[in-house]
Amino acid sequence: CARPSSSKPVDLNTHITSELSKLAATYKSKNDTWRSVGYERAIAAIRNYSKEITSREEALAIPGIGGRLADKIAEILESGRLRKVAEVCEGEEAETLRLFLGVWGAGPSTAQAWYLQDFRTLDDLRTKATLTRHQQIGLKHYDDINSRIPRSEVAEIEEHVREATLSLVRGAEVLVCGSYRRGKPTCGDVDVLITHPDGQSHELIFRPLLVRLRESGFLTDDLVTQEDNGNQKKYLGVCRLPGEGRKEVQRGRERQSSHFRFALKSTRSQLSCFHTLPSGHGADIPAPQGLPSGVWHLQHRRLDVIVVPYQERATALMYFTGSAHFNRSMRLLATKKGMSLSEHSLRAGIVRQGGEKLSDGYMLDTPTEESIFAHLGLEYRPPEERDH
Ligand code: DCP
Ligand code: MG
Ligand code: MN
Repeated sequence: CARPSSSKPVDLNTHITSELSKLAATYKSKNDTWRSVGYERAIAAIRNYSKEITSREEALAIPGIGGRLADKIAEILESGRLRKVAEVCEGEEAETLRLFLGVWGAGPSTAQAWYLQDFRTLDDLRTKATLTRHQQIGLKHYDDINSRIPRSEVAEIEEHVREATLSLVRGAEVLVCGSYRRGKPTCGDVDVLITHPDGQSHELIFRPLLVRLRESGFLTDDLVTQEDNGNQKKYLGVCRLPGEGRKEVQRGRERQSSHFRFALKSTRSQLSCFHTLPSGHGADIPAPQGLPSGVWHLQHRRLDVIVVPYQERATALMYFTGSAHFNRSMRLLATKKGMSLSEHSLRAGIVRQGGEKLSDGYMLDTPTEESIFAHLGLEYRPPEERDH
């Protein structure tokens, strides 16, 4: 579904796609890949349809929409909702699975297994479940990891990582990608891409940077350190900003999403988005235990860092900017054109027979994202238009 045009499609059928998205997500959480992928395809097909769907017949005429889906669309058109959503997405099992899927490091199978072991709350997991190291971190920072990060804070984290990087290697380029670069008002995590225009100095950055950020107290938990993705290195962890002198404190968070409707027992779950108070008032609010008060930002954030060679910067930038759905479409389109796109490079002249690659082809020069679109015969799409 990589659309050749750069014009942003107006989604006139969000009342339909939002209902279907609930089904897709719930089936995914139940490990029912077949159904979830089916609904995701239908959602993509509807999003690519440029008009408002007004009848069952019209829905049926869209490629990829069959009779049963057309029935569901007709029900949404008539009543504004889908009974199947209540049936499938509500109730104890679905909601517990959603709660458990918020634990970093837990996928659908784990969530399902916990449910079958009669665990229902995060406290059950804390006290009774056998947790991997990742899941322990995911649980410790459950609320923080599951709350969105305001853009302004992402920018501060970017600046913090940039300063640390530049103090190690002059001239490095540091850029936040992901949903931030796509212009979203809030982000799930911070995705930092680092490279160096001299083509070599990027090799000096990865480990020393992590050591420095860990020693300073900025990085609090390491999840994954992957140094062998070709010439690229990737780090996944948890960080917090220095907060000395900050006037913001957090308290009284409204649950932002019905996904987390269960009352969470941790102290931090009652805390909230930042309120700016007049100076002096911050002292009234007790800091959570174990954090040096007034020194660190209260909220922990998920941080991903990739360090890439300059030659791979554009393909890495495009990959890391996403969205994941956009990346899948672009890769598929490349494959259809006898090319192959990855975070490392764009190759042409690939010969495939069945599933087998007969020729590896040759690498195309991709100095910029624009050049990647051009090689693929597409009009350039800026990051803000890459959600699908
Ligand atoms: N990515 C991908 N396929 C995946 C996961 C990630 O192609 N399975 C790419 C596209 C994503 C980018 O990496 O945009 C960053 O991944 P994130 O999980 O951080 O996703 P976003 O930044 O897009 O969204 P969020 O705000 O949830 O972090
Ligand atoms: Mg992200
Ligand atoms: Mn990320």
